[in-house]
Amino acid sequence: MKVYRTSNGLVVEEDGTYTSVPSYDWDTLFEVDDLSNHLRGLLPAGTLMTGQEFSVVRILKPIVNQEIWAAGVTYFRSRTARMEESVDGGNVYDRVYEAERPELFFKATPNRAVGPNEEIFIREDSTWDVPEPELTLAVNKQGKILGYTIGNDMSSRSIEGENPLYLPQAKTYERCAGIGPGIWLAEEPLADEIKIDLQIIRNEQIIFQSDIDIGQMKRKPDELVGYLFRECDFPNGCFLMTGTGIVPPNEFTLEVGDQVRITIEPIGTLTNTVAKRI
Ligand code: DO4
Ligand code: MG
Repeated sequence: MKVYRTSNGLVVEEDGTYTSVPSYDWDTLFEVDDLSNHLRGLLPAGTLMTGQEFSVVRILKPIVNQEIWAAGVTYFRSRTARMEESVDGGNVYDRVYEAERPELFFKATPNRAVGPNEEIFIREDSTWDVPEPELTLAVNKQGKILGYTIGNDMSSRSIEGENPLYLPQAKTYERCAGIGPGIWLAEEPLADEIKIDLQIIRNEQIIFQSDIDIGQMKRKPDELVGYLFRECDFPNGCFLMTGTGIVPPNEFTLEVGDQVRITIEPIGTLTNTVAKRI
């Protein structure tokens, strides 16, 4: 089952059938304990849509009052790339990769996030920028993972590489996070073979493509959520990006006009175009 926030209200997709529930408060999804049952209970009062009708509906970012947090250095590739970009050798990244406590950081307020097909920004004062395609957990207010979506943790490698204390500026700015399209309510634990695929398209050519299995993530989703909820309450639930395992080669930087396409097969594809604020 998947749930979307759309210009037609909430849309539930199950077994190829789409049902729209127009006046539904999105934040309620993050309050209920058994979301699949809750959504099934809404269906009789909803309106059936064809796949064709759904394809013309505008899918909005799946977030209203949720904070977005992120985990870092959860894949070996992220640890290594960050050590390479650091002017001082980046020993902190190696230490956090090995440590018991994960790296967790505040990524974005809902207004700094964008949904499918919206523009995502790189900073004017950055010279080296990359997308970070990340499996993203949708977590309810009780700290239970209610589903999964796709996140793009846009990052300035030049700013973070200069000094790790600049991380908040490398990570958080207007339109720094892509999220969506919908939330997938997995019935079973996630298979290690689920792939995150990243494509970057420039002038209609794929100039970078790579994928990684989520089984390569060093931390488990529940472990990350457990640390996040240790000393923070989330009355409206939250999203937690779980870290990147794909980093383009060091010569690569994003340019205005690039299209970033992230696919995680059971969830869908999140596409955004790169722009600058000014
Ligand atoms: O340590 C800095 C951020 C790491 C990160 O965002 C990632 O590994 O995905
Ligand atoms: Mg990241």
